[in-house]
Amino acid sequence: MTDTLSSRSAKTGALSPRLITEIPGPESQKLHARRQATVSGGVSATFPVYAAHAHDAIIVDVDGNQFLDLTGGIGVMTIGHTNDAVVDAIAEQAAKVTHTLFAVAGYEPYIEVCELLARHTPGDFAKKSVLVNSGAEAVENAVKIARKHTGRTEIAVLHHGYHGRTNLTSAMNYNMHPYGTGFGPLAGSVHHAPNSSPFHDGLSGEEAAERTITHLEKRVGASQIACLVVEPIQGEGGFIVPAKGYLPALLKWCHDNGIVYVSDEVQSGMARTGSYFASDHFGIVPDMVTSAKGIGGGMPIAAVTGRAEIMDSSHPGGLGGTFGGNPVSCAAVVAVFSEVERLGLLAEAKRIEKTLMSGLDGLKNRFPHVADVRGIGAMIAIEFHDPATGKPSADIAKALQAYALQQGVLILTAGSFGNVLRFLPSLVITDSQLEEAVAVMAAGLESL
Ligand code: PLZ
Repeated sequence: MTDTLSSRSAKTGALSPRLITEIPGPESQKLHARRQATVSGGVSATFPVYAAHAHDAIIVDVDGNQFLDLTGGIGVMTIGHTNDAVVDAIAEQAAKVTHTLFAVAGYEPYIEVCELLARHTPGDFAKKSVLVNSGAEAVENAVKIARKHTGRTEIAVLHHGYHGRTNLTSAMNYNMHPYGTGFGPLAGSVHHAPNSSPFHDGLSGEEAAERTITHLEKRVGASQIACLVVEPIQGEGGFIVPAKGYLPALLKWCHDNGIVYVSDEVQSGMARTGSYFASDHFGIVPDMVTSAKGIGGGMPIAAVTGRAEIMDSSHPGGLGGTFGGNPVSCAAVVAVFSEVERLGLLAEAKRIEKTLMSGLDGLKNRFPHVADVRGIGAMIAIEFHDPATGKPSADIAKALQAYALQQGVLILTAGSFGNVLRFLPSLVITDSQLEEAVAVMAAGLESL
């Protein structure tokens, strides 16, 4: 099977960006025109290029242009595009059974995924999982389970957080625009508290935790709160790494007050930061972890994993959905876990951190517009400001992103003020590809 699939697969052998038309090329422009006619304008288009195929860290568009992909489809392609073992697992499972609905007739891959999540999420107590379709759905389910478990209604989240686009998760996001504007009424009982952002607030972890906790105690009351939902490293918010001691202090406060601590690892999880889940870097063991993106190697799947007694709070039938834990997606997850081991990708994430940090620190020393370089593993961000005023500069991030596109490098912005560029590459990206990307950033900053 590997042979036939490999011959059909997207391997180009390409390692570098290579543009052969103007960007967007004529075929991408044709697709864009068709899109305008039938795809909702509510779906944004970050890049005007359309993918034909992809392998590892390279995407080839419909005009034959090769792009170096630093986005991984927003942190999904941790394993790399069209990894052979993942492609084979998908094809093999597709030929066996694609759907029964797990609650109607079960199948082994669902159970295997729950076993893998129990093994690799933080904490060595009994754990159980429920599988769903998207990160937002995982967060929704974590909240449902925490409410059922505690008998409480209120939910706490942090400034600069992001949790999804459903009605409840839109209410949990820090940025009202574009996620909530005009879509209300959004779900209630969601309370936003200050986060820890050392570069901006200068607070120690203990000070920042005291600020968060005081806010929640005064504005909500600890005894009202079912769960605190926290990204260990805030993703959309601009790869904000909290100060040391912040997350452990929040976790302790939760446990002292009967609040379920939910670590939203949709973006930071699955080997991205050099450990399976980023909570590990902060020495915390959450009660529940949400995962999605990287676990499926490009297939839609997400999970809530937590302490068995919390996960069993719901009555039968309270959790689920038609497609949750689809067998083909589950087969992909099993293959992703085994490839992460086989390829030693936890170590690769650390290599990527080293290469990117040294390259980007070099830019920080050269260009006063670079305010901060931060992150862990293959989750590294560069933040821009106006050196005269210290104010966030979204213009520079946007201009650099546009410049990089014209050099064949795809990179995403982030941050509540849009002034951050984030590197979310596949863990199979090479050092020379990363160095090439940093060189493009340097040339871009020079030309600005
Ligand atoms: N929690 C921490 O990062 C998704 C959003 C992309 P879904 N982040 C990318 C976009 O513009 O929609 C995310 C996340 C964290 C939850 C989610 C939501 O995951 O799979 O997009 O629903």
